[in-house]
Amino acid sequence: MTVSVLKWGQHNLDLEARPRIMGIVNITPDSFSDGGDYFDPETAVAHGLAMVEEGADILDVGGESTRPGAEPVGEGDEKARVLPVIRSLAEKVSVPISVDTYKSSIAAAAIEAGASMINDISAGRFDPAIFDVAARTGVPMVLMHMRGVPRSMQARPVYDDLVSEVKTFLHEAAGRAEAAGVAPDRIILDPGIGFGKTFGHNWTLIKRLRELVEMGYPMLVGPSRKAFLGYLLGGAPPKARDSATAAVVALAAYLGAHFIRTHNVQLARETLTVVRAVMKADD
Ligand code: PMM
Repeated sequence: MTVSVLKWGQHNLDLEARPRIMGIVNITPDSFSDGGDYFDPETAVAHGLAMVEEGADILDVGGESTRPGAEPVGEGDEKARVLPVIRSLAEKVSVPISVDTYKSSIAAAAIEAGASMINDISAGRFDPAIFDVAARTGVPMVLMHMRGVPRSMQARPVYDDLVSEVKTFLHEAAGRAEAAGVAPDRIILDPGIGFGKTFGHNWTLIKRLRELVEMGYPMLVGPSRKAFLGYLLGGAPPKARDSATAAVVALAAYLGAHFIRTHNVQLARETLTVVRAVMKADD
């Protein structure tokens, strides 16, 4: 199975022409890169609208930080953060809105409020009923690889064979989703850059991305401003990691990624335009 167009409801994403850009809307006080910047709903909505103007193909709205060591957020708080923003954005934009949650109740409420995609960093491990929500509503679902849980995932992650373990995990997650009734052509996979990985693991997953793409499902990659880039640049803070992010985005796109999750949409769009020029160039 190779999915070249993702079509559902009134949405139609051509995955062949270029990777699709997912702009991040974090309504959290504590995300590593932009925590607190868009905590106010009106600011979050304005940020989402600005990203659509810049060329975002999808907006990913999240209300719980998943940075290493982060504490979980209660269901009530998460709903209060994401639902008003999703409702308002859904009225104003035509691009699909994704909800970044691993909770089935949040996913269901978000879809009710106008979201049309689920981004689950736990790949259904934390709340398997989320598969039923995806199956019942027919929305696409991102299944991401993570070792353990965010609070402890960075405590000495060790793999015998990183790429094959990530592939097996994603393969099994897709199998569970399909067994619960999620259509195979609604599943998107993600190696989970920074989730239960050393910096070296992140570089290996990017270098060998093609092997993951060869699994046949659309592949999403989220390197944006992550710690491995800051470390490589000698301690650059998150907002000074955009050019490094662009380099990884270019490589990921060249190696076959279908979706790029990013904080800086304008930069991703320009980067992908360059990659496209290379890929279309005469031999
Ligand atoms: N990274 C973060 C949050 N959600 N979802 C997916 N599918 N892939 C990712 O790599 C990912 C994610 C953490 O980054 P943020 O705190 O800047 O949103």
